[in-house]
Amino acid sequence: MYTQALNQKDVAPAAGPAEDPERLARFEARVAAEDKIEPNDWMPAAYRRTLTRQISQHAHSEIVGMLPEGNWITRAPSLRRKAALLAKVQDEGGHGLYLYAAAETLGTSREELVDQLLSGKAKYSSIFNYPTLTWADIGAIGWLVDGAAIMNQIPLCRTSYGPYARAMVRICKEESFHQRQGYEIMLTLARGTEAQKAMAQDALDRWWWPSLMMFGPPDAESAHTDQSMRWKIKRFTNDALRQQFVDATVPQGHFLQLSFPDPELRYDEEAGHWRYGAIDWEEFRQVLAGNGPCNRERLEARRRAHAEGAWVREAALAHAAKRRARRAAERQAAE
Ligand code: FAQ
Repeated sequence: MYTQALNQKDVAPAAGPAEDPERLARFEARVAAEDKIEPNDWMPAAYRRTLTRQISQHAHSEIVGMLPEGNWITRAPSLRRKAALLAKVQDEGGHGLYLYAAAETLGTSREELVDQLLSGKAKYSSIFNYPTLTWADIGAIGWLVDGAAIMNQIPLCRTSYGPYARAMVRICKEESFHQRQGYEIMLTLARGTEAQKAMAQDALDRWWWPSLMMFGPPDAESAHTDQSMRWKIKRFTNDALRQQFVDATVPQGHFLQLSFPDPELRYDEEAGHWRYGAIDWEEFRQVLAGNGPCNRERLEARRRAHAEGAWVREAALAHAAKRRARRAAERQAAE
């Protein structure tokens, strides 16, 4: 059902001619042996394509992901909270840049990747199309959204493409700080006044289901999982990571004495897992189709920022050109 709606073939061009079977076999043997594939190594076109797609969508998610929290930097309730939030949002900008750099090693320029985002062709994580209505949303984003991001990204430190795997190591360290600052906000609110507790509960109610959707469609409907698992781009399936996240997060929510907005949530003693109710995949599909609560606002904000930042890019390029010319002149004078 979704595969049709979710696949963007205009971002991922159609498969080219069949690969040379010997090269393909050598490549697959290297992947099976847990060798890292590096930018200058031979790789199948489809491997390059799916990595460019995944890494660039990940980069776009970090950059668009700065917007919902950026909304609260001026309204954080104390200097300490403001400093931590500012640092977190800056980290996200940094993650976007490492990821664009990793994607560029696959041969697509950053300009093209950014164009794909701004033209609405490329996806970014569904979660960033929801609004941040109260301060507790900043706690919920750190706890749940960064918590989900870590669950998905720790295995990516072992992904088969070297530049992506290396970028993920540092990103995951920073995400871990992000998750803790979010949980600490939730803990403070949950132990606060009745109004603060209610604010924390309301944030959990609104962010819980969208956080589960971050892991992507169910395995049976995931277009890329099988191939990405074979190439060790993904190390776990969407459903497996979703379950790990639920198992880790439900006890944390109970410690906060908050309740989850899922009447079917129950512990399955035999399996050792928290079982959850049905996810509203129609909502997910709508968000991916551009009809989430904030899709238009997010893209408009990115387009505006890109246009308003044009002079910075031009100035940086002019400065780099001047430095290059000066160095060349100095080298010539020294010869
Ligand atoms: N939202 O076949 P699959 C963060 C698309 S970073 C939107 O299962 P795949 C940090 C998918 O792209 C969050 N689209 O795809 C932070 C594909 O479409 P396509 C981002 C989604 O790639 C925290 C189609 O559906 N993290 O949060 C979503 O094998 C706080 C079919 O799906 C990453 O990007 C979705 N949720 O698995 C920042 C991690 N799910 O391309 C600020 C790296 C699926 O065919 C504040 N990415 N789609 O048109 C991945 O691990 C994978 O790409 C998945 C999807 C798991 C996201």
